[in-house]
Amino acid sequence: MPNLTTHFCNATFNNPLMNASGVHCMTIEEINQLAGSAAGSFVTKSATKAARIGNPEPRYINLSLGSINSMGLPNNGLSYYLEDAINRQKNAPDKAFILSVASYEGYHEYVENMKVIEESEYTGLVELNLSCPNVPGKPQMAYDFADTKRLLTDICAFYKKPFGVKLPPYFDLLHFDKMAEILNQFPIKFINSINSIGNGLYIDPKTDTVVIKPKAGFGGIGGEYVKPTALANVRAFYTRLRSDIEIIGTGGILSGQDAYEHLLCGATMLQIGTQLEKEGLTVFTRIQTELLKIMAEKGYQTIDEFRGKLKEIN
Ligand code: YRO
Repeated sequence: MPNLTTHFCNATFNNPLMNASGVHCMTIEEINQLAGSAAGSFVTKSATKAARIGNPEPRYINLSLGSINSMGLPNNGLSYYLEDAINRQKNAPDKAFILSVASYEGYHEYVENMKVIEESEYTGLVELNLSCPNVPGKPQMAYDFADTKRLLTDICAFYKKPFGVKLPPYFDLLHFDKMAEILNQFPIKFINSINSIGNGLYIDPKTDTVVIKPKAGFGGIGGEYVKPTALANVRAFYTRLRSDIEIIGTGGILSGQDAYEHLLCGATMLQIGTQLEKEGLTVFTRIQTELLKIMAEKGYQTIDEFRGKLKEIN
């Protein structure tokens, strides 16, 4: 029987599956449920300096092929997640997890939030969500290459703990080249690809109406819709980043086969957003069972035997 043991950022996990940030990780109660589930690890909701209520509802809708959301970063504030993270680290030092950090006020809040973490007792993994507002008139941080480089330069000048970046999808090979070239200049430990595909629009055919209230119905797309884009981003960065930068594959994981494909592209950890929202915590046992079956059929004992080994046509 194969096993799913995974090594990521100097920690060991029973399996590579996690929630994707935003799903089932807003409160300590939800985080406790993830920590007690069959998931190998978990990530917290992206935290801003101040707590936020987020956008008016409806702001998340499940669709037959995925989901659309414009949550507007509802969260309990950085100190809430940071204090909880410090407690977890003390009580269960062997159970590594990821603290997600965002910004709502723009560039300087990113820097300030990372300063707060650097000066805290927390020594675990941090994921910097680069899909946040930069300054008015500019796109989200990760779509502004010069400002991403400046931000990472500013943060790495003082931040000495292990961290990685959550990336939006890119759709142009030159953008993969450019972002990888920037990321390779910094001591980041991992990337997480992909965040939702931004600003999609879903229309209810019966009512000719959008399905979420914020932003005139525009929202981030997740689920089955995004798998090819997610796989392309994982593969593109796997083939371009320094070999010591590990990859979290997120996007369109509904089955063991989807998980297997992300691993083939080079992912080490795997995050599940929309399907966790739809199915609940039992998604983790189901996908583990399905992945183990595929590995057994192909004769693999461990994930390391096939990670990154996607074949091309000669
Ligand atoms: O609306 C959200 O809180 C949200 N939804 C996503 O699919 N991805 C995200 O990164 C976030 C938080 C960041 C932002 C989109 C509100 C700027």
